[in-house]
Amino acid sequence: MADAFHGTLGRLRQAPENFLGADDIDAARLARRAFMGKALAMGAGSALAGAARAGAGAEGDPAILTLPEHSKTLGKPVAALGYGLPSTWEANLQRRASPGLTRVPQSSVSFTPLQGLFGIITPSGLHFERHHQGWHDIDPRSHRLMVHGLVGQARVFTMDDLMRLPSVSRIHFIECGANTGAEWARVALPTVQYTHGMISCSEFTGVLLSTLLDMCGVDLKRGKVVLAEGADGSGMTRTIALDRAMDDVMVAWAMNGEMLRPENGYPLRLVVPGVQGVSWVKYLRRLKVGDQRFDTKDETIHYIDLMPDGQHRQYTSLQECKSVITSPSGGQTLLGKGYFNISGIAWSGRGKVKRVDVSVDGGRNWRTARMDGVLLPKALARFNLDWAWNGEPAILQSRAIDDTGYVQPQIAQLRAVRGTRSIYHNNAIQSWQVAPSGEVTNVQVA
Ligand SMILES: Nc1nc2c(c(=O)[nH]1)N[C@H]1C(S)=C(S)[C@@H](COP(=O)(O)O)O[C@H]1N2
Ligand SMILES: [Mo]
Repeated sequence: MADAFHGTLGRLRQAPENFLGADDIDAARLARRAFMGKALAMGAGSALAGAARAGAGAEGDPAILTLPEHSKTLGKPVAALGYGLPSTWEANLQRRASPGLTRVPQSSVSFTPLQGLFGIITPSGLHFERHHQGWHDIDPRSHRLMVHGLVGQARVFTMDDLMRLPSVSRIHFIECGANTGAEWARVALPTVQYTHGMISCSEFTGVLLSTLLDMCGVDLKRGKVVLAEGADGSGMTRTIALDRAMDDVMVAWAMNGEMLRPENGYPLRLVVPGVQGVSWVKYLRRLKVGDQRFDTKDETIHYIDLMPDGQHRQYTSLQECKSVITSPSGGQTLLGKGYFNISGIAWSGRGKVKRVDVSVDGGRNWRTARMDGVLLPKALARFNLDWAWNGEPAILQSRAIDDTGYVQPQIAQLRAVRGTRSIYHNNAIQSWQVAPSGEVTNVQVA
């Protein structure tokens, strides 16, 4: 199985210098940490002071004494024209599909390699993809958006019309409702890319939906919902409550400073902060204001939760507070005892993450993690925690709490209410087991 998921680490024990582009960034990071760890084992005091001292001495690493070729030769010329690409050494950091997950590649998923990312922004080329009927690179000149239904004046907008309007840029996460879905019944997948990789976080630019609805004279007395429809063959349609539509929903054309990528909805997509990915309709072509739910196929038979009593829970669109440790995580190997920076991401569809606690003993004891940077509503937050690994078995967990006071549940708590037959909306605490060998695996603790 490990071979099939070649995006993640096996038992890599090479030093970073020997790392001939064959494997991914985590090996380099973990090797670096192992080096820091040796300093700690040498009795250098606190974990961080030890790490700092380890970096100061040249004796341990003769590579610094040899001037490499690239310090003595002319580098490559600037390109007269070009779009930049990542280093060739990072070639293994890729979106990956899960073999056998879907029958056809047009109705499938590719997962974001969370184990190799830093901070909170997902590079656009690594944004996860979920298509119900394949993607298109639509000509923006012929694309149209119609706003109709309970409005004073129905309108059809061209891309030029839309991009002339007052715009906003906001950072938000998008998480597919099915993210972590395979883990409902049992441990199913080996790495964080596959267990949690249907989440990405970007800066989106577009016009607020409230601006468009105001322009069309939306009937706020009779209107209750907005139907959004995409222009691909899947006929993707979702209902959004009008009060949400008038709040922070955007009609976006840009992601991370450039026009949307075709896989992510070029030239226009809906951004519905805090709500599951399926409502973020791509290739957006139609918005209709109605006075009752539309009950489309994508909301009545898909993206619903099968409860233990056999009933289906519908319209559970909000993504509850959740977090996951991305490093160390499943498939990686700690190459030695000592200092590690436990790092991960946390988010809440209800607002801001307030706090993240981390346990290294399977949830018996918790320490509060450091939150990195500004905490934004309905966006990813990055947390870090210093850890000195003593070489003994450990179970790493993170537990996020949002500003409504909601606490991310244990998988057992979630199952007590929701059973094991759900696909969607699994926001349970994730456990990573560290073996004495340093190998990290996906486990579930009671
Ligand atoms: N038009 C259209 N919009 C769509 C979909 C689709 O197949 N077609 N998939 C939805 C689902 S289920 C998800 S999770 C998100 C995924 O967005 P992404 O591909 O940009 O990650 O898009 C949503 N919007
Ligand atoms: Mo989705």
